[in-house]
Order: sequence, then C-alpha cells, then structure tokens
Amino acid sequence: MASGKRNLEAEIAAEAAKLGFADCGFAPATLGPENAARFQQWLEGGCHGDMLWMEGRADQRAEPKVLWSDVRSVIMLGMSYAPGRDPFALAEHPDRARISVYAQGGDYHKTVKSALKALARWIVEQADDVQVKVFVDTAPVMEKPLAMAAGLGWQGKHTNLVSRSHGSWLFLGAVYTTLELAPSGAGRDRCGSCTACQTVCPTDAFPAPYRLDARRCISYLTIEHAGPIPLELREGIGNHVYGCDDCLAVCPWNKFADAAHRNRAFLPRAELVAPSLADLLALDDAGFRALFSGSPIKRSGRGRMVRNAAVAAGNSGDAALVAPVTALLDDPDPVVRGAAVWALGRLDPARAMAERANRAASESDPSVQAEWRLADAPQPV
Ligand code: B12
Ligand code: SF4
Ligand code: SF4
Repeated sequence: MASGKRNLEAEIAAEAAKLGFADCGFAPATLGPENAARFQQWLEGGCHGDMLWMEGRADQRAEPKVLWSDVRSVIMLGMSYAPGRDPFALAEHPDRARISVYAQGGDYHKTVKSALKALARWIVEQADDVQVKVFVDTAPVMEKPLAMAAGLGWQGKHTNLVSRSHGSWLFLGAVYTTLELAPSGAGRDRCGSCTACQTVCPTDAFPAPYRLDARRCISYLTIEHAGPIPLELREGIGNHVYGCDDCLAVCPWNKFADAAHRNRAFLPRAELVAPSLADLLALDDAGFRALFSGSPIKRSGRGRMVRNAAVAAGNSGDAALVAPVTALLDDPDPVVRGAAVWALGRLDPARAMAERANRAASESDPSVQAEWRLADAPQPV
C-alpha cells in the first residue's frame, strides 16, 4: 500500500470498475422524510398492485438506518446492460414475441450480486472492524433514490435512474457499510421539458411524471401479476411477453449509452431475441425450463409466459396462431385457458363461437367461464 492518506472512495471505485461495474458513487445513509412520504403515498394509492411485499418492511425500505442502524454510508453501483439492437425492432412483427432487454441475457440478480460480494470482501480487507451488507433488487432498499443521492444520475420521469453516460440501461446494486465515506453529491434532474417516456407508454401507466402506477405497467402485468390480465389493458400489451422497455428505450440520454460497456453476462441469447409466438404457445413445463434455464424469466413459471404469449397472439391478427391458441383451450392452467379464450375470440370469432358451444358448459373455473361469456361479443383485431 502506498504511504500517505488513502483515498478509499477512489480505490473502491477502481475496484468496482475491475469487477464489471460501469459506475460507482457514495451517498449518506439516509433518504429523508420527503422520499418516505412519497413512497407511503404510492402504497396508499395501491400503485403496487399485488406486490404486497412492498408494504412489508416499508419503513426499512424508505430509510437505510431503519433497516440497519449501524450503516454510515451507502455505496451505489451501476452495471450496464445497454442493448446493441433497437428494442422497438419487433414492434412491427406481431408473430414474434418481445422479451425486454434485461431478460434476454443472464440473470442480473446473480451477476450483480456476485460482483457486489467480491467488492464487499475487498472492502472488509482494507480496514479493521468494517461491516458491509450487499443488496440487489429483492431487499427492502430503494435503489433508485439512493443511486441518485450517490450521483449516478437522476430519477427520470419514467421513475428509473438515468445516467449521463449509460442512459436508462443500468442495473443497480447497493453496499451498505459502517465506513464513513465522503458523499459524491447527488445527481441533478436533466429531464427538462422532455416527455417522451410519458407519451410512449402503451398502457398509460404514468398518472403524472415521476410516478408509476404499477398496476397498469406491462412489466408488472407480464412478470409480477399472477391472475388474468385485466381486459382493458390486454390490447396495449401488444407483443410484449416479458417486461417492457418502451419508456426506457425512447429516452434521449441513451445516445450516450454504448453497448461496448455492457457486462458480457448480459449479451442476449440468440433464442430470446425474437422468439416466435407459435413456439412460446407450444411450451410445456420441460420445454419452458430448458428454454429459460439461467434466465430471470425462469422464476415466473411456464403458466405466466404462455398466458402472456396468448395475449400477444390475440393482438397479432395472425391466422397461423389460431391452431396453437385453440390447443391451449384444454390447458390444465385456468389462467392460460382464459387467455386462450380471449385470443381465439380476437383471431377467429366464428371458431371461438364453435368452441364455446363444445366447452363453456363443462368449464369449472369461474374466471374461464367469464372469458367464455365475453367471447359472446368478440372484438376482431
Ligand atoms: C417494485 C419494482 C418494480 C415495479 C414498480 C416500478 C416502480 N417504478 O416502482 C415494476 C414491476 C412495475 C417494475 C418494472 C421495471 N423495473 Co423494477 N424494480 C422494482 C423494485 C424492486 C422497487 C422499486 C420501488 O421502490 N418502487 C417504489 C416507488 C414508489 O419508488 P420510486 O419509483 O423510486 O418512486 C419515487 C418517485 O415516484 C419519486 N417521486 C414522486 N414524485 C416525484 C416528483 C419528483 C419531481 C421527483 C424527482 C421524484 C418523485 O418518489 C418516489 C419515492 O422516492 C426495484 C429494486 C429496488 N429494490 O429498488 C426494481 C428496479 C427499479 N427495477 C428495475 C428495472 C430494470 C425495471 C424495468 C425496466 C424492467 C423491465 N424492462 O420490464 C421496469 C421499468 C418500469 C418503470 N418505468 O419503472 C431496475 C431499475 C434500474 C434503474 N436504472 O433505475 C431496479 C432498480 C432493479 C435493479 N436492481 O436494477 N419494477
Ligand atoms: S415499462 Fe412499458 S408499460 Fe411500464 S411504464 Fe414503461 S412504457 Fe409503460
Ligand atoms: S425520456 Fe425524457 S422525460 Fe423520460 S426519463 Fe428520459 S429524459 Fe426524462
């Protein structure tokens, strides 16, 4: 170690860069009452839908010191997943499924977590009695406001962190530590008069800039939400089958993002770039597990993916999908059967009527019965 006073912040940032992080900053271990009040308002408005885990430990989520009283500083890390392709490229190919950029490669939870752990190990070796805890995504930690406080960028009107160097394409991770580190200074909002993310949203999920109603967000509907997708939002989903990037992808700050900075773990897997809806509709459990092994999609299960593919098929206007959708009318999962009824009503109303005569009376699940009743008044694409 060189003699003289150490610049531990610079050393940590250099170590983070070696571990594959694109950015690193330091924040005081507090988010303050304004953040807590906004978060509380969001919960009280029901914007979290059925993500009830957002309510549990809300006080710890809103304030780092409530989660861990010994924390003195927060180190925020960003890892780039900047895409090499236009995320809108498949919007005009309704027979193909759009998988959001973040889910086309390896699972970021694993990649970011293992890099955070390596950084934490390095930090505890630098001084006596230093304690650290690492978090990515699933812990009660508000990563976006913390990243803004640590100077990684600002929370854009789409609510995600925007970086001047990496646009909207950073995964975030946090290291809470007992070390006193000099804060980097908070990021400044550079959205200005831009409203691109607000107007592009296909399901109108922003009641106001900087505020997202997750219940209307395609990311929530296709990944987090377990039951039937609300009828009025199905059309807006288009051919998105897992997550959505539309509000991120239109952000003008992405022009500074370079796919060369993308961590290699997030290179897209060829079979997840433009999968055909017909193939996804035909997935059984084993096929689902094989296709999505090592991907974050695996966690959501086959039923949700096939439900989403059926909704996308209903939006496709593609007569070739009538057969695979019809096959799903006998699926053991009622959520899949229900989505298939809706899709068939859109793709081939006459066939839907014929199938209804054969099946509606013997259907035992109330949600699927409701879909058959709706199929009475089909809305062709
Ligand atoms: C719950 C969650 C979701 C939910 C809700 C999203 C949301 N906006 O809250 C759903 C399932 C919809 C979702 C979707 C996505 N998510 Co998500 N999600 C989370 C999670 C677990 C918690 C987020 C949270 O705390 N929400 C609560 C709300 C209230 O917090 P907030 O958005 O910060 O709200 C603040 C603003 O509204 C602000 N505010 C209100 N009014 C005003 C006014 C002004 C002027 C200002 C400045 C601020 C402001 O105050 C609120 C409190 O601070 C985080 C991981 C984590 N632990 O932080 C990942 C996380 C936010 N998700 C992430 C990603 C990548 C996504 C998707 C892009 C995935 C995809 N492609 O489908 C989409 C993006 C959708 C979108 N536009 O947000 C990344 C974002 C990285 C980044 N650069 O910001 C995170 C950080 C995960 C990670 N570790 O990388 N997600
Ligand atoms: S992720 Fe898609 S659906 Fe969700 S807010 Fe952004 S544009 Fe809207
Ligand atoms: S699209 Fe425009 S308004 Fe939305 S986050 Fe980016 S700069 Fe801000």
